Amino acid sequence: MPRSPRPEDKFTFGLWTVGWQARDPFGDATRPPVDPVETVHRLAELGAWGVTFHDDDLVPFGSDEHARQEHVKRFRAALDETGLVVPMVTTNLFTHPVFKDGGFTSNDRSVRRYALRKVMRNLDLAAELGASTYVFWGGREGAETDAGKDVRSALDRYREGLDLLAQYSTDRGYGLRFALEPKPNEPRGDILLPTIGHALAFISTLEHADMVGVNPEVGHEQMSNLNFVHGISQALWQGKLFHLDLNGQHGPKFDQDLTFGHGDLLSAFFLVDLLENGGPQGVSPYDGPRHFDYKPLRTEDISGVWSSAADNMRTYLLLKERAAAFRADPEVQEALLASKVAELSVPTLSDGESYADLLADRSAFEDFDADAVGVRGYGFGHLDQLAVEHVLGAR
Ligand code: GLT
Ligand code: MN
Ligand code: MN
Repeated sequence: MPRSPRPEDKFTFGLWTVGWQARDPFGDATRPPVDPVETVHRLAELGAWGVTFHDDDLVPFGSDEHARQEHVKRFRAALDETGLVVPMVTTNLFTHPVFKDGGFTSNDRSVRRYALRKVMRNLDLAAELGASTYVFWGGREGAETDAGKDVRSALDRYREGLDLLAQYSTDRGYGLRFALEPKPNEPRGDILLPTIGHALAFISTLEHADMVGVNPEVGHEQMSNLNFVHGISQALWQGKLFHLDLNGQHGPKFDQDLTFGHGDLLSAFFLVDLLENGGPQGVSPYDGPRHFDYKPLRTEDISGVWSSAADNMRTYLLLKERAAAFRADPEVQEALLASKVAELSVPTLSDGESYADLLADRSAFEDFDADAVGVRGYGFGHLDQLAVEHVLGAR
C-alpha cells in the first residue's frame, strides 16, 4: 500500500481532465459538466498540490467581462479555501471553429492576430494567479494537405507569435516560462512540432530561447512509437524540461490519454525512476509539477472520474516505491556494475588528453583486442529482468 498523496508530491491536474464530458468523434457526452470549484475541492481532498486550466475551461468562450470576473473570483476563493496552487496555465486555441486552421499559424492573418490577443489576455490571468509556466499545445497548428500549408512560413509565424508573447510577458515582468507541447497528429492530420526533438530544434531559433522549453506528454511521444524516457532525458540534458504531462498510451494509435501507468508500465517505471531518483545518475533532475493530463474512460460515471484521478497519483507513488527498492537492491547494484552503466559517465578522453595523445596510445588501438572485447556480454537483459521483478513486487 503506498501512502496517500501529499501536496509536497506536487501532483497537479488540468480542469479539462476530470472535467472531460467524454464527447468523442462518434458519440455524445456520457457525463455532466463538472464545476471548476468542485474540481478544486475534490483535488484538494485527494491530496493534489495544484490545478491547471485553459482560459475557456474557467471562463466559457464568449463570456462578457462581468461574467469573466465572477468566474475568476469563485475559482480564486476555492483556491484560497483549499490551498491549491496554479503552477501552469494554457490557452484554448483549438475548440472554436475560428481556429480550424490553427491559431498562430492559420493562413488567415486576422485569426493569427486574434489568437495572439487571446493568449495575451490569459497571460495576464496566469500571472495574476501566480503561475510560473505557460503551456502551448498547438493542436490545430498543422494541416491535412501538403498543398494547403506553406510549412516554412507556418514556422516563421509560429516563431513570430512566440517571440511576441515572450516579449510581452517579459515586459510585464510576469516571470513566466513557456513550455511547448509536441504531438504528432490529432486533431490535425499532421501537427507542427510533432515530437520533442522537433520542438527542441525550433526553440533554438527563438529570440527568447532561454525562457522556452518543452512540456512532453507520455502518450504523444508513444503515438510516434518513440521512447518517452529517452525524450525526457534529452529534454533534461538540454535544460529544457519545464513541465510534463503524465498519462498512459498503448503504442501508435489515437491519443488515448489513459491513467498514468495504464499503458507501457515498464516505461512508466523508468520514467518515475528518472524523475525521482535521477536514474543511474542518482540525483533527481526535475522538481516541477507531476502533472496528469489524462481522460477518465468514457465508460465511467462521475464516481469513476474521481477514483481515476486518485489512481494516477496512487500508481505514481507505487512506482516511486518500486523504483526506490530497485535502486537499493544490492543485486541490482551488482548488475549495474557488471553492465558498466556508471562507466558511461567517465569522459572518453582523460583530463588534458588530446587526440594526439589518443593516437600515441597503442593500448587504445594497435594493442587493443577488439575480438576479445567483442565477446563480452553487457548483461542488460538481466538488469531489465530485475526491473520487471521489482515492478511486479517479486523483490
Ligand atoms: C488537450 C490536449 C492536451 C494538452 C492540453 C493543453 S489540451 O486536451 O490533448 O494534450 O496538454 O492545451
Ligand atoms: Mn497534454
Ligand atoms: Mn494526449
